[in-house]
Amino acid sequence: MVNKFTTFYRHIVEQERKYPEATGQLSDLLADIALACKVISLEVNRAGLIDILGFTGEENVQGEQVKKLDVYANDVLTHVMKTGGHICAVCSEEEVNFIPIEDKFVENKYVTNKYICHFDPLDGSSNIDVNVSIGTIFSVYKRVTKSGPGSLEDCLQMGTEQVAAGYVIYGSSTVLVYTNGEGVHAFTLDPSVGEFLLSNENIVIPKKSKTFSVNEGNYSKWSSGMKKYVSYLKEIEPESSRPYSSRYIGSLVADFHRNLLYGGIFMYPADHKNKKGKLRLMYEANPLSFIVEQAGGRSSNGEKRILEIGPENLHQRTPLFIGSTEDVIMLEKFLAEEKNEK
Ligand code: FDP
Repeated sequence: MVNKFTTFYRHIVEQERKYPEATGQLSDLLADIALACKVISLEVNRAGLIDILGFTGEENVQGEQVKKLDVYANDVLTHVMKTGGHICAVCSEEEVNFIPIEDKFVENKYVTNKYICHFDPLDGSSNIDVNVSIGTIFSVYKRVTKSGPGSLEDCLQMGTEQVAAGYVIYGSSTVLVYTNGEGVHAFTLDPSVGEFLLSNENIVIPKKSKTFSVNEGNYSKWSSGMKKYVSYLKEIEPESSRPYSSRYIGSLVADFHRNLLYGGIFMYPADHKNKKGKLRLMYEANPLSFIVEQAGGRSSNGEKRILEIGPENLHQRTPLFIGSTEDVIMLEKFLAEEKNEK
C-alpha cells in the first residue's frame, strides 16, 4: 500500500539510502533546516497579531524584546546550524562575514561538521509588512578544508558544487521545495501534524511559458537588448503564445515558485544604475539555479550559466534570468544580438 503521508524527513532518508556510503548527516542537516523554517513560519503567521513588525529593540505586550522578522529568522537559522553539529560555517545574507563554527562534536564520529550552509533567512523583506508571500532560501556545500572551523575558501564555492538547495515559501500555506541533485520535490506544512508532507514529487518546469516576471519600472535603465526582448514578449503573435502575461510579485521566492510550477521567465537584469544587477549570487541565484536546472529549466546571467560563475565575495550580485528553458534561451539571443551590434 502507498504511504499517503510521506514526511520530508522520510523522503530525504529514502533518497540517502540509495548511497550506501552516506552517513545520514545531510538528511539530519536538512531536517534541522526544516525545523528552523517551521519555527519561522509560526512567527510569520503570528506577526500581524503580535505587532512584531518593524520594532527592533522595543518590547511586545508580554514585555519581551521584539525583533524584526528578518532578524528573528536569521537568529533561528544560525542558532540551529551552530548547534546541529553538521556544519563548519554558516553564511547569511543578513551577516557581513561568514560565521565559523567550532567543532564541539569532534569526538563524535557520526557528526563531523563537513558541510557549509548559505541562507537568505527572509527573502522579499520589503513585503513583510503587507502580507505578501516571503521565503527562506538555503543551499548546502561540502567543506573543502579538512577540519576545524570553516574558512572563506569553504564558503566561496561555485554553484555547481552544491549538494542540496531549497526554499520555503510562507504563503497561503507554507511549502518547502528542495533538491539534492535527484529531482525537485515539494512538501506542504500541515500545521496540525507539524510536518512537511510530500505534495509534489519530481517537479518539471514547462519548457516554454506564457509569463514573464520583471520590475518594468526599471525599463528606462535597461540595455537595448533587454528592452527589445520585453517589447517582443508583448507583441501579438498567437503561434508563439504572445503577448505573454506579466506577473511580478517582487518577492523572488514567490515569483520563482509560481514560474517553477506554471512556467515563466523571471528576470532581474543589470541596468545603468546597478551595473551588476541586484540579486545575490550565493544566497539567491545559486540555490534557485540548482533547483531550476534539476526541474529541467535554465538559468543564466545573460551570457553564462549561473552555476559556473566563480564567486569572489559572499555578497556578490549578479544579473539573473531564470525559468523555462526556451524563454531563457530567447532572452540570451536578444542580449547576444545587442553585443554584436556594438
Ligand atoms: P526585497 O528587496 O524585498 O528583499 O532580493 C531581494 C528582493 O526583494 C527579491 O526578493 C525580489 O525579487 C527583488 O528584491 C525585488 O526587487 P525590486 O523591488 O527592485 O523589484
